[in-house]
Amino acid sequence: SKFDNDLKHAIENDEFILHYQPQINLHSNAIIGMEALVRWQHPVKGLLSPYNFIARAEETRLIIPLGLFIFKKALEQAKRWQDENFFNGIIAINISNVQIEEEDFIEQIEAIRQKIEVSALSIELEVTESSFMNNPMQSSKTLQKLENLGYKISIDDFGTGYSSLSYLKQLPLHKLKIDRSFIRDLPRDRDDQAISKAIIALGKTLELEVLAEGVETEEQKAFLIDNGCDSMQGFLFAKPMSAEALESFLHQN
Ligand code: G
Ligand code: G
Ligand code: NA
Ligand code: MN
Repeated sequence: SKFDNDLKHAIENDEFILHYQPQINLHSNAIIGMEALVRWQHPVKGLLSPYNFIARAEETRLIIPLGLFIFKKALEQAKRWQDENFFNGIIAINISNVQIEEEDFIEQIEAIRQKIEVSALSIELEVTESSFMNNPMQSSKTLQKLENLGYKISIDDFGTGYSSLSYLKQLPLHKLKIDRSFIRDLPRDRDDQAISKAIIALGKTLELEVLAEGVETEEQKAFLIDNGCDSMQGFLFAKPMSAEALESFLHQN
C-alpha cells in the first residue's frame, strides 16, 4: 500500500525522531531513566504518534529496520548525554515482539552498541507481556542472553496482558511498569487502588522494581509513595520531548 511505501521511504529518509520522557525515583525525585519514544516527522501529515504506525510496521516487519534505527538513535543520544555529563542513568527503549522473535536481534543490537560504546548496563529494554507469552521457550532464552550481556528488561503496560505468574518468576526481569490505565483514576477508584497495590506487592515478592506510568497529579504520586511504589513517569514531572527541549527544561528546573 501507499502507507507501507511511505513508511519504507521514511526509514531511508531519516523522518523518525525520538522524544524522551524522564523516569523519576519516587523517594529521591532523581531522574533514574529516560524512555525513548519514537515519532514520525511526516512531510505532509506532520508529527505522527507511534499509534499511527507501529502496528503497521510490525505487520510489514518494517519494525525490524525501524527498531534498529531507534536503538541506534537512542544510544547515540545516551552517549552524548554521558559524554556531556548531563545524564548517566538508564536509557529505556521499547522493543516490539517482532524484534524479540527475530533470530539475530541480539547480534544486531550488540553490533550497534559496541560501535557506539555504551555499556549494556545502562540500557533497559521495555517489552510487553505478549513478547514472552507467544513463544515462552524461545523468548526466555533471548531474555536470558540479554541479561547475561548486562541489559535490563522491564515489562511495559503491565497488567493489560496475560502474564503467567510462573513465567514472571523464571524470567530475568528488572522492572514492572504499571500501565497508565490503572493510574489514571487514582486515588479515587477502588478497583485501581486494589490493582496498583497488587502489582506493587507482586513486584516486591519477585524482587522487581515497580514504576507507575502516566502519573499526572500530586495525589496519584502520594498514593504511590504511600503504597511502596519505586518510581514514576508522567506529565506531573515531564511530558515526552525532544532531547533539546528536555535539556533546557531540566536546566531551568
Ligand atoms: O509515545 P507515546 O507517544 O504515544 O507511545 C505510544 C505507544 O507507542 C506506547 O505504547 C509505546 O510503547 C509505543 N512506542 C513508542 N515508541 C516506540 C518505539 O520506539 N518502538 C516501539 N516498538 N514502540 C514504541
Ligand atoms: O505505552 P507506553 O507506556 O510505552 O507509552 C507511553 C505513552 O504514554 C506515550 O504516548 C506518552 O506520550 C504517554 N504518556 C506519558 N506520560 C503520560 C501521562 O502522564 N499521561 C498521559 N495521558 N499520557 C502519558
Ligand atoms: Na514504553
Ligand atoms: Mn506503557
